[in-house]
Amino acid sequence: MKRVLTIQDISCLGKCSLTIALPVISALGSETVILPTAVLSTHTMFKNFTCKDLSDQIGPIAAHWKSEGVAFDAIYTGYLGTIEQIDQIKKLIRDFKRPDTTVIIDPVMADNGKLYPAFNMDYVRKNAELCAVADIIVPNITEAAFMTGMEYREHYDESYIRQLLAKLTELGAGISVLTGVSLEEGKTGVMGYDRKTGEYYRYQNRRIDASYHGTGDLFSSACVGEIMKGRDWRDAMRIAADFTAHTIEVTLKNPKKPWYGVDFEATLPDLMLMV
Ligand code: PXL
Repeated sequence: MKRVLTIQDISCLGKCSLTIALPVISALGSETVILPTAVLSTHTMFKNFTCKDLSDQIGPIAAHWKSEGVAFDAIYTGYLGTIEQIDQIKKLIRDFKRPDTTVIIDPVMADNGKLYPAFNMDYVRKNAELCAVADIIVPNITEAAFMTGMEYREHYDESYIRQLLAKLTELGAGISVLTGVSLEEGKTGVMGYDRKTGEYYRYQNRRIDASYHGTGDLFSSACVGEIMKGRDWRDAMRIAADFTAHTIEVTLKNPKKPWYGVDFEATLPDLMLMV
């Protein structure tokens, strides 16, 4: 069985980060080891959330794993807390990355043209550095624009996306995938570029006019799980995009849907059957 280490916060209530990564990657058949970077009462779209930074636990936990001889087939990072923490995580990746370990970085920090609360341009630069050690990065357009210094555009064409991908590739990752890319009317999806082969991959599925918190984490977690199943990155992206769209559609049909996240619990069985 593959073993994935995922490093992100625990938002106790909120259906995002670790409370999505753990069930999704496990459901796809990989052992999921977690490294919580902080414990929050909720995600940061709630008011008055509490937050306990766990940076001082990262070193001792990693040291214990080393002494136990633990190794990982993938290391996947999501929402992190602070600049110092990103340095710690870069070191952890250096310490645990073997030639066959896939490093997947989702530089979670912004959406819809804006940084999330508590982040600034120093944090953006640090995330760009973290992306340099990745095999695969999966930013959204906002995050990519911040990290590359390119203008954020709400309306764009494929040449803007290709330019963003070229700039992202300069950051150093092997494969760069942009999420939330709409290239056709009524559609949305992903577009990626593989530095090694020079190939682009573009996938568009139906666009659902609803924006939900945690859907980026759902997409990334499904990608990680699918890649660990041995899928080619392009198939993993396609399945993850279809799964995310399907989950939003199912959520919209729930009259009692929570405002803060999607009903992925209802769609996990479908993910396991997707090809
Ligand atoms: O879904 C991304 C995410 C993860 N964790 C926390 C967040 C967010 C987005 O706002 O606040 C704590």
